[in-house]
Amino acid sequence: MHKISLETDIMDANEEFARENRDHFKAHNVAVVNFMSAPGAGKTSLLEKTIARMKDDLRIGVIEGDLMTTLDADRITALGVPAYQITTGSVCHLDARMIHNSLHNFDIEGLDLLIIENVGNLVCPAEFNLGEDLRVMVFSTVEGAEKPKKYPVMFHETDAVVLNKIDLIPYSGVSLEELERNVREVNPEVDIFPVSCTRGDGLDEWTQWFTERISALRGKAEAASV
Ligand SMILES: Nc1nc2c(ncn2[C@@H]2O[C@H](COP(=O)(O)OP(=O)(O)OP(=O)(O)O)[C@@H](O)[C@H]2O)c(=O)[nH]1
Ligand SMILES: [Mg+2]
Repeated sequence: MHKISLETDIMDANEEFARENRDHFKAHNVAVVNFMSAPGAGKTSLLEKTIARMKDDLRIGVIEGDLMTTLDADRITALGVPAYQITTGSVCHLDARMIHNSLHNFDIEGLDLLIIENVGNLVCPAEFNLGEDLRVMVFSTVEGAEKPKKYPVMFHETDAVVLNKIDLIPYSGVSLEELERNVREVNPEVDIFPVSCTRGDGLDEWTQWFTERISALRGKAEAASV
C-alpha cells in the first residue's frame, strides 16, 4: 500500500517535469528523441553513424546519460556536435527532472534536433517520460530472439526498434526472422530496422526513416506556432 503511493508520487512528479520539458522543447521548435537500450547494444555507435549523416542538414545536440564517465559525450563532441553528460551515479535511467536540470546548463537555442541517449538498461528507462517526441530502442541481435517476450516493456514503449550487430548473426545462431516476429508480437505497429553499425548494413534505410520523422515533427511544430 505504502509502496504504491510512493511510486505514484514519483511518477506524478516525473510527468510534471516532463510536461515542462515538452513546453520548453516546443517553444524552441526542437524535435527530441530518446534512445534506449540495454548496456552496450550500440546506442552511441548508432548515434555516431546517424549524426555523421545528418549534421550538415540539421543542428543537432546530444544529452548523454550514464552512471559514470563522460566517455559517450566525448565520442559525440568528437563529431563536432555539442553534447552534455548527465552522470546518474547509481540511478539506472534518466528521468524528466534530470533533463530539466540539464537544460539550465545545456543551451538548446538554435537546435533542430535534441537526441537523448538514455542509461543502458533494458527495462527502467521506458517507464520515465522525458517530454520527448519520439522513442527509439536499440537491441543487439546477439542477445537472443526470445528477449522481446521476456522483456516486453521497452519493445512496447517505442516508435522504432533498431536491431543492431547483424554482422554477428552468423556467429550467434540467432534467427533474425524469429527475433522480428517476437518484436512484432509485442508491438505490431513498430518500425524495425536491422542494421550493423560496424559494417554499415541497413543504415541508409534507418537514416531515411529517422530524417523523415524528424522533419515531420518539426513541420508539425512550425504549423502549430503559425
Ligand atoms: N560487431 C558489432 N559490434 C558493434 C556494433 N555496434 C556497436 N558495436 C560494438 O558494441 C560495443 C558497444 O557499443 P556502444 O555504441 O558503446 O553501445 P551503447 O549502447 O552506447 O553502450 P552504453 O552506452 O554503455 O549502454 C562497442 O564495442 C561497439 O564497437 C555492430 O553493429 N557490430
Ligand atoms: Mg553509449
